[in-house]
Amino acid sequence: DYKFWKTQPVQKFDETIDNEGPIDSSKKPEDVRDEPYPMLAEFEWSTIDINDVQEMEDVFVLLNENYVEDKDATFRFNYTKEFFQWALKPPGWRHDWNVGVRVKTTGKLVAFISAIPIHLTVRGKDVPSVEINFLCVHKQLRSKRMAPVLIKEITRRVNKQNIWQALYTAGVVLPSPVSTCRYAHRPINWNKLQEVGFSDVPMGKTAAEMVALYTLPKETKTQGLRPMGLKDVDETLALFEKYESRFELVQAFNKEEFTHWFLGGDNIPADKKVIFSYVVENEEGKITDFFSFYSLPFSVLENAVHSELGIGYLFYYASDADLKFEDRFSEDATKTLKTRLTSLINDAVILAKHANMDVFNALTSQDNTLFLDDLKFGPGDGFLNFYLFNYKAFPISGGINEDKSY
Ligand code: YNC
Ligand code: MG
Repeated sequence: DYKFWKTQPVQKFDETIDNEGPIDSSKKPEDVRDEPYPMLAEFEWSTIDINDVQEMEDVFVLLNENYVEDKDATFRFNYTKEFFQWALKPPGWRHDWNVGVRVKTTGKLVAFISAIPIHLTVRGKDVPSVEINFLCVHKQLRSKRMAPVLIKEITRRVNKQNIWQALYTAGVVLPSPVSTCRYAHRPINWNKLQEVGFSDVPMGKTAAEMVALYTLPKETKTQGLRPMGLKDVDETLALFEKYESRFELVQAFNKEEFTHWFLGGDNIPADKKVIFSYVVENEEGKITDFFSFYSLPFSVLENAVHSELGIGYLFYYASDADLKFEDRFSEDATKTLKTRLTSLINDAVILAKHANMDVFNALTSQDNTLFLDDLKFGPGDGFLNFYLFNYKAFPISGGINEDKSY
């Protein structure tokens, strides 16, 4: 019955909305309490210094042993230190937004929650926000109502900086999603996926047929495709902004943020690389397309042969393919875009294979449903709900409701 969530400024289930905007806009930073919320007696708050190797290690161990698992507990996200450096340190990140809880007597880290600053644009309106992520409570401390305290404490620390809205995603259903997307998976290394139990041979098929079905061309085929570099940032960002104006809920990036999210950690070793970004440069030297994906492997739990699964996640992309049309949403524009995106994202999957990834994941968000079927993505078990904190919004389209096959 959502005892905690009932008390929070979030949209209720089936609430009718007449106007989009903040739910409670009455508070100022000085109205917000100065002291941290009380914590259970044996524990204490501990701001995590993510620049400190040992403290980062503590977060890494907590999440690797206690974070999100699939429903059969065969896989768990295997976050790397490099991933955290990318995900937790965008421009404007703050030390005190990495909130830990430790056992007083031993110092063991048993819970964590983080916030990073983001700029949301909701149907053209700028909404300065944070994104909340990595909420985790140690398995042995579950169901003790620690999560609500973590959420209230991160809210307090964010509110102190005069930010009142947040975006967060979760597999669980809470009041109330603004959009729900489904995960889709495109097998790359089908044999391995089958060996770890991620894929099965469907009725009436053989393993060899499945391998053949998912075989990819060795090389990419888009002319002018190359890794994105620093010199491409201005042009790619401009293309990205044009493209994103198609959508109702988008994250806006300034130049510095764009550089971080798409080129971040370019100095890390190839096998630890987190973000992969590519552009297409045409013969006139103009950037016409861009796509990106990130690496977030799974640990394979209790398998004799494999311990890790390489996973690529489709991140942002943009194309000018629909811009030549009078109406970008016309049938012709959509068809042209569909053709272009299908070949671009096929190249993305090939590049993911080159980077040793075993499966390529995408959500049913934005324009993804234009190419998922054609590129042999299959619908997964997982759904992802998108939430806004302290902001009422009409439902955001582009989720699972848009395409009936997902
Ligand atoms: C969840 N994922 O409903 P009610 S996603 C939010 N997000 O409250 P307890 C959640 N709330 O129903 P446990 C949630 N999961 O009574 C549960 N809840 O109102 C709610 N799992 O608390 C739940 N990470 O401490 C209930 O539950 C209350 O011990 C129960 O802890 C929960 O990062 C959890 O899936 C998730 O580590 C920490 O199960 C634990 O079970 C765990 O008794 C594995 O809590 C890892 C996992 C979640 C990943 C994520 C986004 C989090 C968003 C949090 C909300 C942010 C709001 C905005 C704040 C900033 C505002 C500004 C400005
Ligand atoms: Mg608890």
